[in-house]
Amino acid sequence: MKKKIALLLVAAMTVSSLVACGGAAEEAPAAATEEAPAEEEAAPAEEEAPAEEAEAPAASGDVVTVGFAQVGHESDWRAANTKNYQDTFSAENGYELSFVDCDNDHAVQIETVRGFIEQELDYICIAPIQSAGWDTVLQEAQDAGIPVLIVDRAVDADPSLYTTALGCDMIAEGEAAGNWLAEYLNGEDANILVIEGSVGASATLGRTEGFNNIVAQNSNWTVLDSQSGDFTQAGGQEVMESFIKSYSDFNVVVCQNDNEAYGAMDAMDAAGITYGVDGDVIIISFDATHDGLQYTLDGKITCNVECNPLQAGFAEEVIKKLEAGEEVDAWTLVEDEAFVAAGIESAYAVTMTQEVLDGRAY
Ligand code: GZL
Ligand code: ZN
Repeated sequence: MKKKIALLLVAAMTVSSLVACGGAAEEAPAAATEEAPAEEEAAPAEEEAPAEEAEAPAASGDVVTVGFAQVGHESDWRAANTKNYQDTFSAENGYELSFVDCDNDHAVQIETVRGFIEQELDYICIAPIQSAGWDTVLQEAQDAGIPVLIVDRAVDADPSLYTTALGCDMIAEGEAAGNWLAEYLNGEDANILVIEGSVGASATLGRTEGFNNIVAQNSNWTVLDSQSGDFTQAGGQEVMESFIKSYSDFNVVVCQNDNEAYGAMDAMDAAGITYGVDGDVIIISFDATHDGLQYTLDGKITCNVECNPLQAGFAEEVIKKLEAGEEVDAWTLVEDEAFVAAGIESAYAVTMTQEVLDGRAY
């Protein structure tokens, strides 16, 4: 309701400026123009909200409707990310969140976004299950004047088709893992097995690319095999079981998230293969969730590269700015770091201690 009336009012108010500025493409994000009359009827000019501060929507008494097409519920990381969005875009904060768990199904995610467009929501957040296949529906959202935030993972689409993107630097995460491994091996050979994340996900593509950048710098490293465990514990166990049947000379297992690492540990336990700081196999993991860092503190996982799931605050900042008619950055990097098992000193990672674990927010 709010959006339709606002659009009509804004259409009347801005038609001259749109014509004056030429193509709509280089106009400020659609929401910036639709947002001007915050209330149902246009507020008299002198009552306009002061542009300099982006107040929470609740303060203006206007509910902001946000759609979130979430990847699924495949990992502990995802659960923390989902809770963070639900806590941030709450009714008491002035939002109406339409949350859809797309269960790792790209077709479902596309239709979910179409549903948000039909509902004429104010904003759409997408954590893309896969990078490919987004141009058409992003164009539909843009044609409908709904700002789209690409969150957590990336899409292979023209950036002009969405308002902003935010998330971790997955390539840097992969390189951090490789750089730490080179430091830790100190010239020793490496026969590496990789349990990749979900096929086509930018987290998978980036971590694989980044780690392989470092593999290329170490001629005595061999990646024996690399298969998708779909970011799940069951997937990690399944892939590790098949690896164990095919390979006997590996000394490094790279798991592209903690849940896959738990599955890989189960498989190695069952096969009597030792891992960790006192074992035969080095496990590198990603996500640095609480349980993942507990295993890192205990020396079972030797290196764990963080990807911070608490990203909803960055999305809310973008929405507040758009609500205030302000420009927003095209990209917001969510910082992260790496952790290593207790007792290991590293230039690339934080050494785990109990207080480091106790100080974590997720
Ligand atoms: C990373 C995120 C990945 C996590 C996995 O930003 O997209 O998806 O690493 C999750 O745990 O499934
Ligand atoms: Zn991430």
